[in-house]
Amino acid sequence: MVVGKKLPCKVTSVNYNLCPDMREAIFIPHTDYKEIPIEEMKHQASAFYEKMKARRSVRDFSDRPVPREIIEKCLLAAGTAPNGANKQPWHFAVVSDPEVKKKIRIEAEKEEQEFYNRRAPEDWLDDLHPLGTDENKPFLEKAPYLIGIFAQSYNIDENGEKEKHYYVKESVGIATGFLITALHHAGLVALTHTPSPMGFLNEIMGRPSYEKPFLLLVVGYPEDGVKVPDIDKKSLDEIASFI
Ligand code: IYR
Repeated sequence: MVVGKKLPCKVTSVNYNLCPDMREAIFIPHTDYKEIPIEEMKHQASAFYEKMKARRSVRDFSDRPVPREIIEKCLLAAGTAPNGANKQPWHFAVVSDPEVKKKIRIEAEKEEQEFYNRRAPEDWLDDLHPLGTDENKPFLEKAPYLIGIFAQSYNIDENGEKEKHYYVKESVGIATGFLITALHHAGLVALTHTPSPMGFLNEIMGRPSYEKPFLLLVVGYPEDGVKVPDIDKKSLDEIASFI
């Protein structure tokens, strides 16, 4: 397909595999799509649901190391997420350095102490009661990886020019879902942790101010004999309607 309209020239854009004065959209055959028979599709859908149902957020991590290569592959999977105008408005800051993890724990626990002892309204604390959370976050030092996920409200390109990003929260949310799924599929566990506010992550992780911390993903193996809250998911009727 050829798009008639001339676009502003930006050679660095990841979106166009083009020479700068011939800005036409290039389409290629989607040879990676292979249709599978309905029976096989039913099996796949159901096997994937079973797999995803077995994912749990855990709060007690082992300190066993995880090869970096596994994390790298899961991040590549996250980077395949659909997103606004293919701007890929995310950054994943992966921390394994014990000193950096310690700094993050100290700052996160400061915020959490405020939250649990002063900021959180009573009904919020009541809602958190079944999860057994509190202001202590030892997992921030114990787990082998902390991944700071940052949402880029815009980007500054190599010429110092501002590049617009679109549907940033939606895009980063989808990529985060892909990452959690990839980690689970690889056999690891993760916890979505949201100390609030988490502006301190920019400073500790060396990220620019136009990147907003989206969440902190704690990644590793669960502690031996780990327990998780006895909670359920909503039924299909409760979460979906067919119109
Ligand atoms: N950020 C706090 C509180 C917290 C909030 C929600 I919503 C949760 O689902 C879980 C925890 C904490 O991490 O303890």
